[in-house]
Amino acid sequence: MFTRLGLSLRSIRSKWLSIGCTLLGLMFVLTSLYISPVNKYLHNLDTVKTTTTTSSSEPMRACFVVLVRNSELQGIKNTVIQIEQRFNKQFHYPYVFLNDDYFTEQFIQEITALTTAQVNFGKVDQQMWGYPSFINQTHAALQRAELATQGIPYADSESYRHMCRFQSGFFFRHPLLDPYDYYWRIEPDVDYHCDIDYDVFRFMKDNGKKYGFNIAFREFLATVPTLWQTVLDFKKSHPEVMKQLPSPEDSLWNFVASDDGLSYNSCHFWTNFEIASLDLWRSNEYLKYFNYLDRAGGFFYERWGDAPVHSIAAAMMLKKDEFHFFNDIGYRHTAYTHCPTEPIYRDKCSCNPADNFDYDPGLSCYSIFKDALRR
Ligand SMILES: Nc1nc2c(ncn2[C@@H]2O[C@H](COP(=O)(O)OP(=O)(O)OP(=O)(O)O)[C@@H](O)[C@H]2O)c(=O)[nH]1
Ligand SMILES: [Mg+2]
Repeated sequence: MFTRLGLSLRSIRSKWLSIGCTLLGLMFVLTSLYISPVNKYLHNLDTVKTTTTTSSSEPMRACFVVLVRNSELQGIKNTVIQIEQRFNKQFHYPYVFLNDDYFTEQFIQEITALTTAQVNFGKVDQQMWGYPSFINQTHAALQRAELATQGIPYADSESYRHMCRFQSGFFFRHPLLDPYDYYWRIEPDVDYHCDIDYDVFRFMKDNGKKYGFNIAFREFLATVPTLWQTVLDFKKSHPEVMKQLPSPEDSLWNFVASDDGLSYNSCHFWTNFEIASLDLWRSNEYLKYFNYLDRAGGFFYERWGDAPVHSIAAAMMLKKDEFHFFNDIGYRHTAYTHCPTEPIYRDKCSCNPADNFDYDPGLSCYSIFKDALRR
């Protein structure tokens, strides 16, 4: 009986062994099938590796942030509907809406109806939007009139200048942003062309990314004639800040510098789309930089945009591998589109790859970004 029992135990054991081996083999085949297409693109800058480690299951402290006027309700509804459909119906990240005026009941109701995510609406106070005491408003008005003669967009707009100063130095300090570590900036009347089926904020965190963009553009130099010199002066007068920052070789300094650092090459990341770390802007180094620029007056006497201000700071303060080009987030703002061109995106994106702006010879700075990464 014991022998029979021993025999049948042995045959059961060998049966389990062969089932185990078959399962292991199957797992191996499946894993290599899954991994190989991902690996193929790991080293390709244009194709994102969107797998994230599962290091933490804690919820991400992240939100969408929107500065917008009541009059832009239809335009921002159009954007939010696309964001929900393409990404957020799966992830439910909250929204923070900011305005220099009170949002109307209609605005609040129509926006809230578009999402099941939490939505907060806030007013920006005078300290973050008005003229600081050190600005000579008469001089600012004369300078606006002068720039307007050159046909530069928003040359004579006061509100545009308040907006750029707010986006450069204050949005991340608004109390409604306090609970968050990362943000995705959105704007009215833009298009999001692709389905995003992974958590971009977790991707940023798990991969040590601090600044994400998808369009790199050239600035009108007439809007920033003294910005570069002001940055150089800041660097000279703040050695304690410079000591904390990566060396020019480790940073993306060459994305913005030309003539051996003597001048600005006009390249910047378009900030109307930004997925970034709030800690970058909340750091002592950035706050000192912003205060220095603010005191110099260029937000009002010239027309310094938040895009060059952010981009020069990020290029100076982050290491190369802390940047991320969101190739997979197809996007249109005004007449310019980033559309991923690789075939793997065709069933996820509605944009036409022929419209992709990345390699526009006159206006795009994407090639300069890639060169700066390599240098
Ligand atoms: N509340 C408020 N929002 C503003 C004001 N000016 C601009 N904004 C918002 O700030 C963001 C940037 O403004 P835009 O006018 O789009 O600036 P831009 O992207 O440089 O210019 P465009 O090429 O015309 O889109 C948008 O989300 C606007 O809705 C303002 O005076 N008040
Ligand atoms: Mg815009």
